[in-house]
Amino acid sequence: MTDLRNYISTHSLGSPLQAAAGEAILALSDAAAQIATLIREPDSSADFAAAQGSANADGDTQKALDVICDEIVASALAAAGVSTYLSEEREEPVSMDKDGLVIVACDPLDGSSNIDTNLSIGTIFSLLPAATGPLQPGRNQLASGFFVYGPQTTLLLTMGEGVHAFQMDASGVFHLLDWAVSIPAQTSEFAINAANARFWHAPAAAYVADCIAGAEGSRGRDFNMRWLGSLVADSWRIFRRGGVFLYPGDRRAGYSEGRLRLIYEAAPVAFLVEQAGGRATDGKNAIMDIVPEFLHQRVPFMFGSDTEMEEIIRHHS
Ligand code: AFP
Repeated sequence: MTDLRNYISTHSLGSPLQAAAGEAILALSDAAAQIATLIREPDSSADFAAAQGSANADGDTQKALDVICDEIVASALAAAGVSTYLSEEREEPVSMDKDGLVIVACDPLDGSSNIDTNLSIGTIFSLLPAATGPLQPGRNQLASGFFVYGPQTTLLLTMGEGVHAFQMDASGVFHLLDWAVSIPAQTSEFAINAANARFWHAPAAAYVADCIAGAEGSRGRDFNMRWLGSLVADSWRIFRRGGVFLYPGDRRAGYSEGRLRLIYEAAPVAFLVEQAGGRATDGKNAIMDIVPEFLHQRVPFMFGSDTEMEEIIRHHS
């Protein structure tokens, strides 16, 4: 059975840049194995969900585990010769190896509001060429992926040649799954936080209303809704059985551009989505084409099954 190291060795041939990307991915998998153990077997004295009393660059209250995971990832990347580390948990870029070829952008622990509810959470990462600096469009990504710490610890990875899925064994080795990853084009399942309905702008409100109208409405069929409050968990489900995810901008203060960050959440997921035959947009532009203006920039984020995404884009046109 192929493991991640075998996979990397056959997919990062040719250029020093690809080899550097491969080393960074292996370092991230080592960090993920440590994080998975922390989450699965928390030290009895650890209150990981306890607020650190600090806030990250976006003002989110930092939980102990957020900070611990950020430190685990940073240590692993520093040892792998990465040029620069961009983290949700750090205000500024962290310079590492001045001769490094790859920038790694990361949400070390996505879904941390679920830490003490035993829901799946994860680590999201994006690899960019160091030569072009931190503010690059997602189209420049060398690789991206996310780990899910759930009933299984898994990895979804793209290096630009499709998407592959891995599952971690008890010793922390990630093994390639026999799954030709492709997002089904059709779906009748949408993911959105419906508690925010009164704040939505017309396009999202109209799309969701049509789904809720179901067979009696213009769509002529019933829909189902899921919302896990964990991007990686909702994403894994969408890759598995199709679906669409919506976190649009809304009328709440601070949410005009939605909640998710472009560089280390939306762009890496969008790369995977496009590689798996889906679409990812802010309503008008492909996420992968958006050039970030600053590190912690938020972006309205809608992605998933190609045919259903056409309906969402139609509402936004
Ligand atoms: P946390 O990391 O603060 O839990 O945020 C998770 C997240 O960024 C993403 O994983 C979820 O899809 C989204 O926020 C949930 O947002 P709401 O709590 O506003 O529904």
